[in-house]
Amino acid sequence: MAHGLKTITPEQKAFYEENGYLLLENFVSDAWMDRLWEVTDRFIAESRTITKSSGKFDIEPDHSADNPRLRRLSQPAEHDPVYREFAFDGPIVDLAADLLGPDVKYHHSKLNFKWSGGGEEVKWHQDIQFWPHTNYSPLTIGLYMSDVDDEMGPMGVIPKSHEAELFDLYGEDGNWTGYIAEKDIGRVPVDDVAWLKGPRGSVTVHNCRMVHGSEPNRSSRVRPLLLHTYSAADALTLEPSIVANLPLSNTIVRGERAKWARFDPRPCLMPPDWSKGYVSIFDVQQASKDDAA
Ligand SMILES: O=C(O)CCC(=O)C(=O)O
Repeated sequence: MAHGLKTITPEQKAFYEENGYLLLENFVSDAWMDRLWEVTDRFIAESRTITKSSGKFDIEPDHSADNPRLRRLSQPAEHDPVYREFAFDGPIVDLAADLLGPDVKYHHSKLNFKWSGGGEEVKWHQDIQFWPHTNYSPLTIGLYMSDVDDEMGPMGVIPKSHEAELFDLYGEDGNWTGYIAEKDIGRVPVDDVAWLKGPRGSVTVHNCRMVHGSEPNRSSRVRPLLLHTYSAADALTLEPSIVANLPLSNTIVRGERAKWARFDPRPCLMPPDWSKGYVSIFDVQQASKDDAA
């Protein structure tokens, strides 16, 4: 394309910058989807042998060998070459380069399953407080691995919230909750929510300051959303412990390593010390809900 973008139009790029999100339907080919499903089915089969959440599999309390109920496969790119190829060379990397390039860095990946018949909600939150960086370029690209409709708990985003307030994700007792407190949510225009739905192969993009979340999956179909976070190469992480055991994190996937770090003057909330343990957003949000109850 004459404007140098490979996957989107200049208007779509401007939409992302203004609104903080994008939805691109049918973005990933069937050939890629078949390869990703082949490996995902293998991981679902492997999860039948586990009884406790770990750094790899996050499971719902009633997960069993006969009836697997996965919340998340953490860091798929670290566990299998097909996922890794998708993260480093798949079509979403061109999309990341169009939005962030020319120099782009991979941060982490996760596959949120949101199982059928009640797969858990994700409360309103912003991502960057979980993994602060020197600037707010990080963004997450989500791939719907199945057709997703309203019943299935699609990703919801609050347009333009990436340019508004950054919220404190600690509760009144000083513990990390991972979500925006009831007392603060009135400052978010939640009625403006855009629910991002689409057929298998559609992708979502949201900026790291974007307020977003999703409802429980009330349908009889699983809603797998494969998420990858990338940043401009000049965004350096301020809390390395969340990715300390991830060899692939900080890999440059396009262009060059940054010579200069870029600092955004807006402050960023720091998370707890993740080296003391982190399973997933479902785990922290649900645990703090149980504590509150
Ligand atoms: O899976 C979803 O619907 C939302 C995912 C999300 O917000 C997260 O994992 O941070």
